[in-house]
Amino acid sequence: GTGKFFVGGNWKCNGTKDSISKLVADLNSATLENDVDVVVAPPFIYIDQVKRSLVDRIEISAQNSWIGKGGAFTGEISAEQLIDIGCKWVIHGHSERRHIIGEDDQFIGKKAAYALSQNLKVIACIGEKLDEREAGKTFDVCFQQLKGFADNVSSWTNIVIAYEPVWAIGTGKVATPEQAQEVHAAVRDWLKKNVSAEVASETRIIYGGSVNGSNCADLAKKEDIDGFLVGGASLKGPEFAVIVNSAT
Ligand code: G2H
Repeated sequence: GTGKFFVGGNWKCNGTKDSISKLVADLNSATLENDVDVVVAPPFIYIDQVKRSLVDRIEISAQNSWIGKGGAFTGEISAEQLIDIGCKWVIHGHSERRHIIGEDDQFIGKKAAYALSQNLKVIACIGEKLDEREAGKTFDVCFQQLKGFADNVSSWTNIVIAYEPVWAIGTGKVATPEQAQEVHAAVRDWLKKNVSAEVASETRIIYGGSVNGSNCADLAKKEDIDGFLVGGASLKGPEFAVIVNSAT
């Protein structure tokens, strides 16, 4: 693996004040290995609640941010506001935003670049759909999505790449360790050829898509899997802790 193991919990559009206060209590009492970066991404409206109640050892991510400085953009949240409220990270390029909301590679790349300019760190997601995998286009799709980030960002220091095959997301159909490793190695090779050898060796590439307490250990053993982005299983504190601790 590369750098410190990284585990993010993407809560998506889930939770209530009550369920989140229970989840935070479970996370606060969990034993988390020291040598892992741990981040959770609550829905925007609960970030303040989580920031006030969660142990500082776990950092907070937003699930989205606006493409530029705040202003007359109804319904949006700016990177400046996220910094103001204590967020350290933001997710961009998640397949649910690409394929349900319709965000494209360049829009996503620009949003990531603006977030980085305001000192947010970025979890940059990529991944192919089932028909693309079956048509042998997995690498092409992932590389095109990577290019959307590379065209817009000037530094990769504060980026973690999340490979999330769309067919594995929320379906219970996790990629095999070999399937994930194959793409992670290809992503690293693309970074080497298109960005730099240094960025290729230093950027963490994490896997997402139906990761749970039972399948995480085998995935974590793979050379190029540097952590996880966890959806459904991150809503259960004890199971999330198992995933956080899976590399050790
Ligand atoms: C992939 C993942 C978290 P899940 O979207 O980003 O979700 O673990 O529920 O497949």
